[in-house]
Amino acid sequence: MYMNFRWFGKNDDCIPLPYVAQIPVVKSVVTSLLDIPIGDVWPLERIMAVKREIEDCGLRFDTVESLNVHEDIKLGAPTRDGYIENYRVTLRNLSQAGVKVVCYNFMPVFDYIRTDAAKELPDGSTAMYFDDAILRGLTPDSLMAEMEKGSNGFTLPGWERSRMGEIRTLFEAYRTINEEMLFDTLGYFLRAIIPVAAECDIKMAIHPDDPPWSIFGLPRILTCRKNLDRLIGLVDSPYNGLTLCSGSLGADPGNDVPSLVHHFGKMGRIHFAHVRNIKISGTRTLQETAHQPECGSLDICAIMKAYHDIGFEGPMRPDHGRMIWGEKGRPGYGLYDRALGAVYLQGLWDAMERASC
Ligand code: DNO
Repeated sequence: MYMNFRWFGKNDDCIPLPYVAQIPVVKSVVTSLLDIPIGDVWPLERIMAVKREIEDCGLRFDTVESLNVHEDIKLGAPTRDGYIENYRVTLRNLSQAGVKVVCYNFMPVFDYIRTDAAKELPDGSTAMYFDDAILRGLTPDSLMAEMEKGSNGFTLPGWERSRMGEIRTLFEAYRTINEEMLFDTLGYFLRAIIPVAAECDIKMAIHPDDPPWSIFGLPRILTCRKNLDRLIGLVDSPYNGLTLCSGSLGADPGNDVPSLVHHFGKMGRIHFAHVRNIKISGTRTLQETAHQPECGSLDICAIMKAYHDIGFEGPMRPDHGRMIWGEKGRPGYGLYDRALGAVYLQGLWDAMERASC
């Protein structure tokens, strides 16, 4: 395992890259080119420019997150082949820059969803929160307004204002798409891109749905071991793998995260680890917390032990963090608590390394 940290780029992140480089355990940065419209090619010069910025700070650029999949691909629209071709070109460009892992998702319309971007914890810090009962009383527009209240002026990935205009049309388009159809369009996409990923030596790491159940009636398929097994079986290649996100899958108490790490790790299909804790406080209700097991419902020590047991060698990032010490930043993506998380996770890892030699 080596520690990785998400950074949204100098125009989209308030954290200076040299600060990231000062977190002693962080070796590599995962980023994306968020300003490029979904479905367009990421130009080689732009990729090379961000690579230089990261490497100039002494960090590695080997992982990309949120190379988003155009909705026409998920819907199986006639225009999908053009977007798939663009995706393949982007993979080839990324491989020229030395990228080895690409994290993406296949969630219809939205990326991850919370009902509150800044819910206060007992210690006065704030963190993202989700309550299905609250969501049922909201529309996508009112949810957006709720999230904006606590977002410190930052946009959450997948919740770009520009996308809101198309949301009604998308909801209409998804009315006839069920989970089986979404698996079909995912299979079509994977059959087209995995051979290119293999040629480029880029491991595709799909992110599970967050939270792992249907939202606003939209189908969601990457929710549990059975469905993740099915995804793995869609294209039998080591390049078709997972971002195993503890907080996403762990939101369903039926998903035992350490056992998922063992299961998919032994197959060699975990290519990126997102580690964070959540406190499940009721049915489909979760509060993001600090990483330590005693802060939430997930046993982060057992999860780290599972990664150690499988000899995980890929990138791992402290996923979301709280807002602490008065920091104002993008919800989930401040500097301080994620830095604490990174150091905590690496500390557990180093102790296991020492104990096993
Ligand atoms: C949330 C993230 C997700 C993830 C995308 C990947 O914080 O883990 O937004 O980046 O789903 O496409």
